[in-house]
Amino acid sequence: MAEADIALIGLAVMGQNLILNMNDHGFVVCAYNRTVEKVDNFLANEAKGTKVVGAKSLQEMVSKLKKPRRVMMLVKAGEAVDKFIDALVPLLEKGDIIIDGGNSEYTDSQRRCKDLAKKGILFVGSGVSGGEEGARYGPSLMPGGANEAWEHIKPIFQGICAKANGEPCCDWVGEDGAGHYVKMVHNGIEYGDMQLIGEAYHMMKDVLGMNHEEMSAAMDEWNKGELDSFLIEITANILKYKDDKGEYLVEKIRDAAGQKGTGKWTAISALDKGMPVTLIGESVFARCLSSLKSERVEASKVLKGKTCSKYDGDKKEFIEHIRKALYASKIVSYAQGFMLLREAAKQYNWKLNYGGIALMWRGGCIIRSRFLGNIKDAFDKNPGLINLLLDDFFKDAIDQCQESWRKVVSAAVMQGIPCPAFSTALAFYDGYRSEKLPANLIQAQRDYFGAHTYELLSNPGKFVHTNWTGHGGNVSASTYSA
Ligand code: 2AM
Repeated sequence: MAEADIALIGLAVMGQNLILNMNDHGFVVCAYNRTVEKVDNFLANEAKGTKVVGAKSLQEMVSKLKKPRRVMMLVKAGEAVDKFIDALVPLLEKGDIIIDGGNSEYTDSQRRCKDLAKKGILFVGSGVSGGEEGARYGPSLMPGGANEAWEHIKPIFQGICAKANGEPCCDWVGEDGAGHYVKMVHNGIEYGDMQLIGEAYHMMKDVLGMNHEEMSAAMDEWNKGELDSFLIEITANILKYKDDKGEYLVEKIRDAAGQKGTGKWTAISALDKGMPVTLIGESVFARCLSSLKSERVEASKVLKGKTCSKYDGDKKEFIEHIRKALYASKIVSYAQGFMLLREAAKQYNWKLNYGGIALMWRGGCIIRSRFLGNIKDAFDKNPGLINLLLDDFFKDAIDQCQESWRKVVSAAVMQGIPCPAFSTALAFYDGYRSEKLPANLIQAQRDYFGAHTYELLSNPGKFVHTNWTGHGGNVSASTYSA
């Protein structure tokens, strides 16, 4: 009997929790898993007493679905997704919908969407963020793909997702791989936010010599203002957490950061598209540098720097400088993230709703924050906004933080404490607001050694070559690129 509203393949914890969440919202879900015993197990335990039904084969699963059939996968990204798609296609009809909720690369989603469209199947690639807790009680969902699919999945997706001030943190992102692209940029921004908080902690500890209770209290305080966010909240808790010996656990953790790759994908995409997403890039590299732990231990015995002398000014005042430096850097990071989204939209012909994306990230996911509400307001006020930094709210915010930001970066440099994210954000800000940069010299050098030509300020668009040495010739280069 066709009774189920949606099927969900993949009974790892994320899949199980999404099913239970859908069930809570009145949807009948048919559960399936490659290792079929997990279906019975799930029905007998976590899903006991719910309306969830199970299937022992894909055929049985499909036969239990209302039309158009909706099949969502939460399986390991990569080959497993393609395998399930291949097995499902012969069992489905035109107009049926396959949703991939895994951590897939957006280029895979672009390919799958195109291939399935030829067969009349509507493909959706959806970012799902918020971890196990989010999946169970309200994730941030970022669906994109075949536009016609949206009306059929909207009630389920907007029913189960997180809400921010009553509004769903889920909307249609755009065509083919747009959902997974936006999820990727979300993860990149998450890397940036984490690095910024890490640098603030480093400064508090090593410049100001604050203890863990003081640092935790400062973060708690920050969480009541502009920086109100999930990551600041958990950092306050982490900093004061003691292990069973009564010692601060965070100091016992090996300082070598891991990564699963989505931050790196964002940085690669930024390089590919020629967008200066410097803060996410620095954050990925900062993790790489941290993971060279044993090399750093050796180098620390050899390479001299400045011995950190404790700050002798007003401690409270400097904490406020750090807070402002963090806030200004965060504004730059999000401005860069949205620059990347805009460029990708241009390249792939996506009609992205930037305010909608800010709202999707406003609740449910790791980067959720009050700040994203301000970003939504900026795009609501001006949907064509070229850069977040040009919005009045953010322009004023940076004006108010600027002095502190410069003080913190200078102090870090003088004390020999690395702050790659704070300083790259400031360098970007100063570059972006510069009418003139030294790139004229770079153009001259390129023309000097490689006849690459340059434009004159007085005649942009016309490329000319100068015979700088008198013996280099007057012919410009077209293919040689040194
Ligand atoms: P399993 O329980 O049969 O291992 C997360 O790992 C989910 O992805 C699980 O539901 C797992 O199924 C599924 N999965 C992982 N690799 C898979 C593969 N190669 N083919 C099908 N499902 C896979």
